[in-house]
Amino acid sequence: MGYMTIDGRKVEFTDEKNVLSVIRKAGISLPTLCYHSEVSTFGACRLCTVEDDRGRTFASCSEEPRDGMVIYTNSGRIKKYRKLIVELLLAAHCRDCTTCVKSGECILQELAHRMGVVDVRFKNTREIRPIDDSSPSIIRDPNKCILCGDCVRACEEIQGIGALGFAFRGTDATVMPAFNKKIAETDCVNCGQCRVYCPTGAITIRTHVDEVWDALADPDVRVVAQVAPAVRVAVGEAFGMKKGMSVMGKIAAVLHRMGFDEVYDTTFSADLTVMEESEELLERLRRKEDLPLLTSCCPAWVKFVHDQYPEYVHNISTCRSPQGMFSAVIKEYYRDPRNTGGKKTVVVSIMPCTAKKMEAVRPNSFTKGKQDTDIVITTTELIRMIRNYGIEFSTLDPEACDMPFGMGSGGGVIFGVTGGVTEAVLRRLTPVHEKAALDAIAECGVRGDEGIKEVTVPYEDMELKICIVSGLANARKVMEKVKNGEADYHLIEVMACRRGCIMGGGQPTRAGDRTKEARTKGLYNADNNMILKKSDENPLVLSLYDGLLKGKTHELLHNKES
Ligand code: HC1
Ligand code: SF4
Repeated sequence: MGYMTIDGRKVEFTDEKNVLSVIRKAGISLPTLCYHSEVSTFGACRLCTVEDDRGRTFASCSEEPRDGMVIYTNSGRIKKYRKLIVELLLAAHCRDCTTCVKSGECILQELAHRMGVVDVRFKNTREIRPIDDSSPSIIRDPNKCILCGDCVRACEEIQGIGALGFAFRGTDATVMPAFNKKIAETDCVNCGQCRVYCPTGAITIRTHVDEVWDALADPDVRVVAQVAPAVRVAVGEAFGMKKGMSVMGKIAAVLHRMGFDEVYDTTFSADLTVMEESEELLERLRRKEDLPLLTSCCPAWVKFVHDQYPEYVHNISTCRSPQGMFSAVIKEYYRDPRNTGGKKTVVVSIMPCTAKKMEAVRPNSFTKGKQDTDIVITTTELIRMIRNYGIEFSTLDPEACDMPFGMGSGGGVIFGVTGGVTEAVLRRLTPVHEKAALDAIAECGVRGDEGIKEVTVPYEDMELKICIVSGLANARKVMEKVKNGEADYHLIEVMACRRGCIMGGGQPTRAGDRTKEARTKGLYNADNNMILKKSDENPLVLSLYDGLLKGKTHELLHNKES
């Protein structure tokens, strides 16, 4: 603890790890392009440079706070320096801003405005590099890369993958996969975290919005939407609403207005997943085989196991993800000629996740050899569609989902946050539904944003040992322990993105700690507001087992061997 003087004002610091954090705490929003508190400090962009009382300039992200420091954040010299940095970055950057998908959200563009850069005096001498569109989930445009290294550190440090790295030196320096491979040829798991960290349009979501508009415009097509749990707590923030507020009713309303024939909530099929996965866990416990059971709803994690721990592929739950289950059920319902009305059905899945685009085209999740989920768009793409249409989202009256699959439980809603799948499974396994019992489950250690949580809960005559993980670098730590016999779990829940789907690779970017907390709280609040908490008490799910699913549970709800 100590004090420093920032622009003439005395400011106290406590445990801030660098001068930049103290400056920001003092209410001065110093610009940065390469600083993120969750990855290591790189100090490459130099935009956070400040000056001290001896005229020394230094990057504030890379300097520890010291008692008695005197800092100037906006001296004339610093201002000119910062503006020059932005100008130089723009000089080596593609400047098709008006047509860039990141326009309006690009941090470089924002800084150019903020620094008053209205002219770039230098010529772009970098050669045009090819765009990598090999991935089903993301597009990499090296011409928009500013070499901040944010994607490299996110992929390496948070996801433990290292699909991207720096190559060459000086003016030839570039970020690319090793050996100049295409991103789809690497161990990339499609999580989109590189896109979340990228400040410019160098890594963006592979968009499928046009396909949705085409389907909506086709009178011979019935367009059915399913909306993932985490989407509802991220859309509102794009329209000036309170961060983390659950806006599922408005999403249903806006989709109806756009022309979707039916709108469903993926929480319904999250309930189905809970039913199937709980059964599978109990069955493996009985057999004492293929334990720990590894959850299968996160496609990036599933690919990670296939690529990095192939010897554990048999441990992955055979359950399709809620996305996969829902699409299969919808397609099955409309396979019956009495329901089709002569129309073709197109299922549009609206997800917080870029990897869901890959999951949809994974053949082992098809039914009768056909893709069930026709189009996946992310939350960010939904927001673009709403803006494109011109509907005033914040003033829309909420609407309910449709029948016959329009209801989910609170257990399904909390899937979108790390620990939610486990909590929903534990709710399913408890024979009672009294509030006290459900509160005890919530407090047993399943909640909280730590990357690795261990819980032990009594079940009948045994103790269930469960590990809950978010972030694939954390998953690697846990899998290494399992592999080395240092850990012994019955169930491991993994979501590839830190904190779970609320921070998925398709969510609106630039979410600070307050937004992350608000999205988490938003999902728990949505759960609090639901009458049904347990997946096994969802009447629509129960009637499905007696009807459409009869004799088809495995075909529609489980993946084939891959
Ligand atoms: Fe998720 Fe899931 S919770 S994977 O994070 O199991 O994407 O929200 O839809 O499928 O339900 C994502 C979220 C989502 C699935 C569910
Ligand atoms: Fe790495 Fe995920 Fe980006 Fe692939 S999508 S490069 S795994 S951060």
